[in-house]
Amino acid sequence: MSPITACNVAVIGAGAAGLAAARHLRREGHSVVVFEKESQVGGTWIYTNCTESDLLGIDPTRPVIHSSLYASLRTNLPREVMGFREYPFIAKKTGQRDPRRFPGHNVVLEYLKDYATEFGLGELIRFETEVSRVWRIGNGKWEVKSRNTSGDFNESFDAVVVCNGHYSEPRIAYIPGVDRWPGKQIHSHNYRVPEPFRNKIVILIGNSSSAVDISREIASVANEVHIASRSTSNEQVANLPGYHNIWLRPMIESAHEDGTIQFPNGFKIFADVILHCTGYKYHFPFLDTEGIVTVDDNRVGPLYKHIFPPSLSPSLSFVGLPWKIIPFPQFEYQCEWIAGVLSGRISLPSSDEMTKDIEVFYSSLQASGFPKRYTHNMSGYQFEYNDWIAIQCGSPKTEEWRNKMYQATSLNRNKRPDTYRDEWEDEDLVLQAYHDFTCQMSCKQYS
Ligand SMILES: Cc1cc2nc3c(=O)[nH]c(=O)nc-3n(C[C@H](O)[C@H](O)[C@H](O)COP(=O)(O)OP(=O)(O)OC[C@H]3O[C@@H](n4cnc5c(N)ncnc54)[C@H](O)[C@@H]3O)c2cc1C
Ligand SMILES: *[C@@H]1O[C@H](CO)[C@@H](O)[C@H](O)[C@H]1NC(C)=O
Ligand SMILES: *[C@@H]1O[C@H](CO)[C@@H](O)[C@H](O)[C@H]1NC(C)=O
Ligand SMILES: *[C@@H]1O[C@H](CO)[C@@H](O)[C@H](O)[C@H]1NC(C)=O
Ligand SMILES: *[C@@H]1O[C@H](CO)[C@@H](O)[C@H](O)[C@H]1NC(C)=O
Ligand SMILES: CC(=O)N[C@H]1CO[C@H](CO)[C@@H](O)[C@@H]1O
Repeated sequence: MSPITACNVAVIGAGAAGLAAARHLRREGHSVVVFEKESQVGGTWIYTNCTESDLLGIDPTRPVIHSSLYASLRTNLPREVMGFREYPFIAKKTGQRDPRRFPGHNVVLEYLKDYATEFGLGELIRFETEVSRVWRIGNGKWEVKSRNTSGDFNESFDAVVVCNGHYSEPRIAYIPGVDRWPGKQIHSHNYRVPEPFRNKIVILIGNSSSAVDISREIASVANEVHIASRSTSNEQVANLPGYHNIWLRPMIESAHEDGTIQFPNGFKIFADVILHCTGYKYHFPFLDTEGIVTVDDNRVGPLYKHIFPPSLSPSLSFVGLPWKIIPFPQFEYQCEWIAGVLSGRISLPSSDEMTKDIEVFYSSLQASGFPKRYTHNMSGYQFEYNDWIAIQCGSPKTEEWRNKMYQATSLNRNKRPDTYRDEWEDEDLVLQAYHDFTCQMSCKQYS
């Protein structure tokens, strides 16, 4: 095994992923600079009441607002499951913080600030510094161009870890005729509060957990909310149980100049607003890999295990691309692996072997009939993936209670979509989690 090497590493972003990267890179002995365009840590969890000038969020010249949070958002995972393994997300006994199991968004931001403080990460972060370009220079190094209030600066690094998040660049549904439809369109990225929808007829497109929450919230002030989704068939059209003014509809067929919206089953309705809850696109406007890493139909690739581009590994890596996962603990696994690989403590397969692995993975997706845009959908195998990384790192695997609690929460969310955050049946798992946390806190000794 080669000797342990300390690298000079640039981390892009100080959200949960960038903080975990900074923590684990430094622990491994690397020098770390974190570039963060905002003035504080937390990324997605920094709520703002501002919206973008283009409410659909598709104008490439618009000033981008990073966060997609809405005012009422509570977590969709219980805090025990959601928190970092190394720093449990326990309700603070002091202060006014929301102690609920599924707390409001502000508590997550406070928690991330606490994490940064606990591990002394603040000194590694350059705030209000946006990375505008990253490219390869000779001798395997990378050049990072950034801008702060004093101007533009170029600096070289041995490695770059990309942690810029992927919930800022809206994806919208294509609707024939919408260009001449006179109503208003907005993407959930720019949804904050229900008030602007008062007395309106709203068509909401999408079927994700935020679509579920936002539709209920808007229905409290709007006249009608129609949830249009590809997963609703023509026959399923119905009033949503418990809501007199929410209807489930199939996907919109077309929009018309007279303000009406046509559905495939012959149903036509006048609408004021279309709200797109249709997700986001991966977007790396600063990254110049000369075409080696691309985003194709929302597949970022080629990447070995969603992290390393074989021909640029290990000096370029991505944290936090998978979705349908528990983010924070997975970031810890990914970052520990990246840190260990960069130091030479852990080795990667050869570039050819990694490429082969990626080809096998892509073929299996194709064989299952999944489009490219599902590449990073890790539904059903996040624990297997994390455990595989844990073995590479010589770290403990996912706690059994966390796995079970994640499953229990998914079942509970399906059973009680409106109340799962306040009613549950996995209290035994909560006790196991806190038992684990207590043991961990009593022998807390970070390296
Ligand atoms: C509406 C919504 C609800 C969610 N609910 C939950 C939940 O309940 N539980 C959960 O665990 N997860 C939830 N998530 C997922 C959430 O995204 C993750 O928890 C986590 O915040 C992702 O962290 P990240 O560091 O990858 O990205 P982000 O938090 O987006 O951080 C990226 C950082 O990079 C910075 N940055 C970007 N580009 C540049 C650049 N060029 N130069 C410098 N800095 C840059 C940004 O300013 C930002 O600070 C939710 C996401 C959304 C959108
Ligand atoms: C938006 O937030 C700012 C400060 O965070 C506050 O001063 C302002 O009143 C808010 N605006 C609205 C419309 O709520
Ligand atoms: C801007 O960045 C440069 C290079 O990193 C640094 O020397 C300078 O102090 C920074 N200026 C401010 C205002 O942060
Ligand atoms: C950074 O490097 C680029 C490419 O070499 C160069 O065009 C640019 O002028 C440099 N910027 C600064 C501030 O040095
Ligand atoms: C994600 O993958 C799972 C399992 O492979 C699949 O059932 C599901 O439909 C996918 N979800 C989305 C939104 O792509
Ligand atoms: C999150 C969510 O609401 N998912 C639903 C999407 O639509 C299918 C089919 O109608 C439901 O089974 C899911 O629960």
